[in-house]
Amino acid sequence: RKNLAILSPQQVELAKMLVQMNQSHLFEHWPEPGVDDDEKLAFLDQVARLNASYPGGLKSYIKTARVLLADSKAGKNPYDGFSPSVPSGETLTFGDDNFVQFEEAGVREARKAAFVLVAGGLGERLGYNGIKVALPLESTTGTCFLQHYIESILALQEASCRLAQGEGPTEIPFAIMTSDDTNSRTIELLEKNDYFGMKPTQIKLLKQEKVACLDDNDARMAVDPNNKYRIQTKPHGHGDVHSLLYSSGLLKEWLGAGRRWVLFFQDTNGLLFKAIPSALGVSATREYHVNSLAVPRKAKEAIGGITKLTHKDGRTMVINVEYNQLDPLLRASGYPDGDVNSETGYSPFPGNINQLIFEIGPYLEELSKTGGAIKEFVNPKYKDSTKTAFKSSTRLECMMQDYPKTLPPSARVGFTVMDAWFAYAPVKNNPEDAAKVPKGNPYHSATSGEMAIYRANSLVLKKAGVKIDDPVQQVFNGQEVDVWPRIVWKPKWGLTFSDVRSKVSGNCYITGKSTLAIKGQSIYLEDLALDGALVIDAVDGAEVKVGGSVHNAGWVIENVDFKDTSVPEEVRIRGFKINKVEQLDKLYNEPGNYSLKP
Ligand code: UGB
Repeated sequence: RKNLAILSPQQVELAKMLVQMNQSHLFEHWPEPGVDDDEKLAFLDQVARLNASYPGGLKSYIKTARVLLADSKAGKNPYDGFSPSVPSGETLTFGDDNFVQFEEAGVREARKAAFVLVAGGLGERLGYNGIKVALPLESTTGTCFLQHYIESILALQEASCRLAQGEGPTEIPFAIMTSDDTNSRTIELLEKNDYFGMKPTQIKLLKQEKVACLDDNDARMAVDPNNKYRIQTKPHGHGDVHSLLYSSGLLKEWLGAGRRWVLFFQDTNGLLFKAIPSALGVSATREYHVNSLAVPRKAKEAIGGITKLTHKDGRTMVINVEYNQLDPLLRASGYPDGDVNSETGYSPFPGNINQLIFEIGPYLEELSKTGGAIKEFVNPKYKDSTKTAFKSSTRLECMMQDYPKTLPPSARVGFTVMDAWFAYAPVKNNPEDAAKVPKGNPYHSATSGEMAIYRANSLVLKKAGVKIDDPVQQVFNGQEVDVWPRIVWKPKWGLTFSDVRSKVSGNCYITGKSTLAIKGQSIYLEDLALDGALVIDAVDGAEVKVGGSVHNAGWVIENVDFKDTSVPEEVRIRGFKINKVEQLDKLYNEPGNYSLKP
């Protein structure tokens, strides 16, 4: 009480609010005034932060939590009254005329886009000790996810501005949502690498705060087990991105600068940018307010299902139903077998890959009403069937793909289905769990993520007319995968299928043991026969024709055991390393025209 004299009126208000909201237990164990006063003030600072970072403040958090906890205790189904059916969306086939047209429309539109990467999660399923965006997406060049994303955005920016010939905005902004778990390491990675070639001012970091943990059904906040003067906190989920974009003023700034689209994406999908141009083209052509990218989904795969939900009262929405809820929803509504594959070998519900494209105008209008708050959920683990006590504290969570849940029926919500081979290869599962994935389902591991890059690039080149050997099957960390030649290129070389097609001619052939790394923009493959490793780089302004026969011992893939701790973690989680035995390595560092014909 004596210390109240030194508190600000806001601190007093917050403390009173806690008492009113039945949170006095947070102070009950405090010693008398004069003891640990600094800690007590730090506690109030934390309360102020928790209050400021949640739309509507802590009072609103506690009230929502009570409602959701009561619903959970009563076993209320969040989908009560809704019945699921399979929605229809735009389906794209890589490389056909329709796809190429959408790609072109998307590239044209890209200069009016802004990108948002959600990278606040630590990836508990992967169990990797670093931040996931620092992981190499392939070990041929060692390029990490963040570098690849930035180079892809820059390539898109350059291509879009070229098409638009000086009209409209030029720099594509890039926002990254981090959390206390990832923020400093993300900054470090960017600084250490000169922002991977992007202007530092083009990148904005938005840090999400954690939310208070709850100990019981009355939403009494949990005292941190490690510090009795702190409230225990946990991540609130990727849904925070909406309130952060709104409260930071970024969305408003983007709209004011003539931007039309915001594209959200996740931390580890090395294929994503092969799908971006065409998907953005779909958004622009179909005038979708919301466009979710989806891939054919194997039943029980840990990705949400895009579902049409029809309410008894006639309302309908097309929305992601999260993977743990799809099976019970289906069983409860006339699909007795639940989440199972149809005769196509896939679930009839397309899989959400959480790549979302929103039109900024309607999005900002909606957030102005909600402040960015989106529907939350709670997932308490109860001690017993009375559902009165929890095994450990819980908290509210939210997901970015739930944004359309509060939209009016007039909103234009669509989705675009693409084949996973060129759109989706996340790195989420650790080797042990990946090895247990049922045969035929994707592993979503570092091993499969890297192999998917080689497969996609091989298939794209094949479509562009290059002859490529069939893959061989190999087992790494207990996972059987197809190993294609290790073909990689910088985004500026082959951003779209048309770009790739324009850079390949004549009779080209790449054998299965080969490695091809293309680093420069104006490199043209003409009657190239490659059997070995070729690494080729050229500065902007240098145009190189590559042909003839390249033959050497090449780069060899060698098995590594994930338990072998003498090997760096980012290598052993993929189960192999690359032994660079012999290669032809060429760099053209002066502008001009060149021909390489070994
Ligand atoms: N993330 C944050 O930025 N903050 C957080 O608090 C939590 C996560 P996960 P999840 O495409 O494969 C999602 O953990 O949530 C970032 C979809 O919900 O990798 O299990 C994190 O850094 C699901 O419908 O995925 O599942 C990462 O970039 C399906 O689409 C991203 O959020 C699935 O992804 C996703 O976090 C998928």
